[in-house]
Amino acid sequence: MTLEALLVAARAGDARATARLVTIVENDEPEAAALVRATYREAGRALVVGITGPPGGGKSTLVAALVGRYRERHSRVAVIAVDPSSPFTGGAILGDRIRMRERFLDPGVFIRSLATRGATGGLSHATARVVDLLDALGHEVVLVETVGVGQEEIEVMRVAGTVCLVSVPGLGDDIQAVKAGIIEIADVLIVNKADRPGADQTVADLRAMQSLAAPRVGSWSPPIVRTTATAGDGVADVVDAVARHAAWSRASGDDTRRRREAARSAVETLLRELLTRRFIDAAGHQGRLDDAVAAVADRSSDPQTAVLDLLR
Ligand SMILES: Nc1nc2c(ncn2[C@@H]2O[C@H](COP(=O)(O)OP(=O)(O)O)[C@@H](O)[C@H]2O)c(=O)[nH]1
Ligand SMILES: [Mg+2]
Repeated sequence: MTLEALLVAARAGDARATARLVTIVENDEPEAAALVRATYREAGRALVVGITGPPGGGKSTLVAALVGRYRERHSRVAVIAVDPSSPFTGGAILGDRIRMRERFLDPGVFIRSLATRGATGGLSHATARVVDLLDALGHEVVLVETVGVGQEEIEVMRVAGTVCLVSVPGLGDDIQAVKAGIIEIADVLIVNKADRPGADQTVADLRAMQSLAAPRVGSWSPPIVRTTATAGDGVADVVDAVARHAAWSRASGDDTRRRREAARSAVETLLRELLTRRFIDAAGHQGRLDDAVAAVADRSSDPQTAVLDLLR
């Protein structure tokens, strides 16, 4: 199938064509640049919601419940599960898939897991390209789930217009510390498993952490929402909080600031990669690069001197 034919089918809601196109941008296949050129301008319309938090916190359960809610008002919803820890279809994602089986049967829902490392610009840029593509293909809501464990996962959340951080009662100090890094980018704080003892304490902990975190740009103060994702309790409140944040973001210009930041990061990353590739591709430069690397490795040169020499 040609790219044009795939695009026509995907825009009409064909899941197989959509999956094929996602693979092209995810793996940066040769047609990726043409595909991005053909679709990028149409993106920027979808509500993009990030869901992050510790493993086992109920993110996937919550995402499935949110999908149900969003489908009541939108014809097409996409879910991207980003799992950098599992390069293959690992246990966790397989589990999610089984749990999301119900949603799979709904042709208005597209579900995909991403685990790409080593793509141009890294995982966060691969995720951004996939989100833009799904947006351009007509998905009105795109939910991005990722485990909040490290810097790369936090970077992934920058694709979202609204970031939801899921916490659960009774977590240890190490997880609290993890949250401290993410709490600064969270727009909505969710205490899931509110059916369990300790939910009040978790809400209090989050309030305390909020007051310790660096003051936020603008006037948005992240609300704390309690959910029991398994029962669907509080899910409507999450939808509400996300809508209020999105409205605030548009009105305050915060969404423009986020878009600029994301665009700058995408352009600068690509520029860096293309300049490096061009330099290496130029006649004889691979050899010079290897020599420079060897010189830096055996300390007969230093990185700064070696790079300046290469550019000379
Ligand atoms: N008691 C309780 N269990 C939940 C709730 N939400 C999710 N779970 C359970 O927690 C486990 C992990 O859920 P999952 O959605 O896979 O978490 P994820 O790793 O964050 O995506 C599953 O067994 C869920 O059924 C909840 O609100 N209350
Ligand atoms: Mg999950």
